[in-house]
Amino acid sequence: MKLLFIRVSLFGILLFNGFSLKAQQVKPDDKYNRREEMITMRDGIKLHTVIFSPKGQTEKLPFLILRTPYGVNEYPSPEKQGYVKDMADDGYIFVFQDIRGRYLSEGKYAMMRFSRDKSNAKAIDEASDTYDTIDWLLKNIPDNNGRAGMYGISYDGWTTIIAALDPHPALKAVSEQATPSDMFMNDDLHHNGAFRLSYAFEYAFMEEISKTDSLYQFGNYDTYDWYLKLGPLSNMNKKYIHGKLPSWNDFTIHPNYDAYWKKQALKSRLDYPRLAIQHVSGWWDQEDMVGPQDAYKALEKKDTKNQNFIVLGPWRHGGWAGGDGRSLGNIKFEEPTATYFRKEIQAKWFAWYLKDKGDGKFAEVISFQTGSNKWKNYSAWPPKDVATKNIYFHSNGKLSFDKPSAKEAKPFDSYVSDPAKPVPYRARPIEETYGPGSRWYTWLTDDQRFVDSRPDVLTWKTDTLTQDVTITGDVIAKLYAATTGSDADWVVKLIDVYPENYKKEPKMSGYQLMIADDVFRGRFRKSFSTPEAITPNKVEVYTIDLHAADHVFKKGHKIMVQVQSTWFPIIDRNPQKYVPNIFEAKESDYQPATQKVYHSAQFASSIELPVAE
Ligand code: PG9
Repeated sequence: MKLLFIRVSLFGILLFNGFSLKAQQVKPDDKYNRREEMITMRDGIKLHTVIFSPKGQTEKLPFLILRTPYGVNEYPSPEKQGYVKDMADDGYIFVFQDIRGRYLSEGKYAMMRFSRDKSNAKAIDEASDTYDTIDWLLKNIPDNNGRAGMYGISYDGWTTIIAALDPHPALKAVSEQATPSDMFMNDDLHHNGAFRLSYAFEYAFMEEISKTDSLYQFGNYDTYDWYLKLGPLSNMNKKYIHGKLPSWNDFTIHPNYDAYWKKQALKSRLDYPRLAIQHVSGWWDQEDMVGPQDAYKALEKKDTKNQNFIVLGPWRHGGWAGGDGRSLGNIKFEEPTATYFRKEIQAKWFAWYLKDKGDGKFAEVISFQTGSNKWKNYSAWPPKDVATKNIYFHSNGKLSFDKPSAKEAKPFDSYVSDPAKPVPYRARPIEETYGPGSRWYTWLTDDQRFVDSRPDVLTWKTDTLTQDVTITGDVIAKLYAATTGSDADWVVKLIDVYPENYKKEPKMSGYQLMIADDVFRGRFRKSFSTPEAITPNKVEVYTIDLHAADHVFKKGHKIMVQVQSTWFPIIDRNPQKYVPNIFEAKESDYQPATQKVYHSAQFASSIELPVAE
């Protein structure tokens, strides 16, 4: 029960469409023969593998492989899994494997295992485990056509891309979906060096406390309270987990962007595409939005055989794998975007590369543009024909494309950021990330009015737009700011404000929808490897990558920017007093600070927007 619950929780969707737990049992009327194997790897360790071959198979078929830490034993027959049903209709041999050290596989688990030392023939990593699995499948599963494909979301997307970078010759095409790329810069564990406290802790616990997924028992429904009571991060080991989570221990001794994070990052492993790679990313992916875009960009530089492609859609983490994708949280897209992805993009991708079916024509970039709610094809990502335009902060909460002049009424706005009263990242109660009733999955689409009136959140907004403003590409904030402390976090959100009187859907009137956002830990403004204290009261510039968007701010809407210094508990509290390692900060190091955000002619804070004509 827990297994399915966690699996559903991880992606927040029913991967196995319409199934009650009982229906998970393999039934005799399934269209597949199911085999369970323990496949031996080069070092003798055996990996638990479930193989579904269609009953009455009349042609040789390719393998479609998914490798996961989340447990495969209860996967139902493929035609009953919404995620792969369209491909099941086409005919494949489906292979699901527990990775090393998880669930029914032998060996030792390592979260995002480093690449092996190839000079040692017995050395292993996720690529060698995939290689050995494919080798075994080709020799032992009858009626295969000698080709394999691989796919998966998040961790399973990461196992996919790792396998594609060091592939078995039979691996011909992959679809990596929401892979993390760099756990210090983006993705699950940190953003720009700011630690993703609640996610990192809860995930490490879930994966490392035992071989199967288990949730931490907080005892508080609103985990905001629990994390606040935790106090300094050093209390986590002292009071609660006593050194039992290897990843947590690693976090505490690698507070900067050092060799550990660089070695783990995809950047150190991505060189050129060796086979057809499709990257898939969701605009409101609360875990790994940036990973696939980073991976696409890195491989694109050396894509001499045109094998590297990207799909961008209006999805949360894994949102394309289940449901129809007509909406996300309160936001409607007027199209079944997830159904379209599975049928028209994912299924056609594998049919072409693994079965020679179709015309093999895939757009370089397929993006669902939000706001206009239209699918678009581009020849590059980000597209080249966009102009960078700065939108500037002004006095009296105004935002405009005009640069502040010497006549600006006030040079800055300010607020007091108090680590004892951090701004919640979503409306409380903040349920356990993957816990019952959790609203984690859609939080990036939440109405930001829930913090708009707080004294520690600053807001600037444009007049009502008289024409559409389309942004397609990278959004970057340039913040001129000062603090009375010696370290500070800066959270910047670019927001689409719906009309005050929104006739199309009255309950959305005035809605504040985040389009791009991120946090930056001030100590890393010069280098992520070598942090430096901030000189109190000195104006510094912070360049903050808010990541890409493809969005139309419609006529009648407004563009808004919010700035704040806490986002809790997804981001740990910055003590605001510089200490060499925040994991070792003392209670007394956490201090309130006054933050000033400048909008003068000299210090003109702005957001760089990729404006498409
Ligand atoms: N976001 C999850 C994860 C991937 C890789 C490492 C850590 C966490 C996941 O959904 O698999």
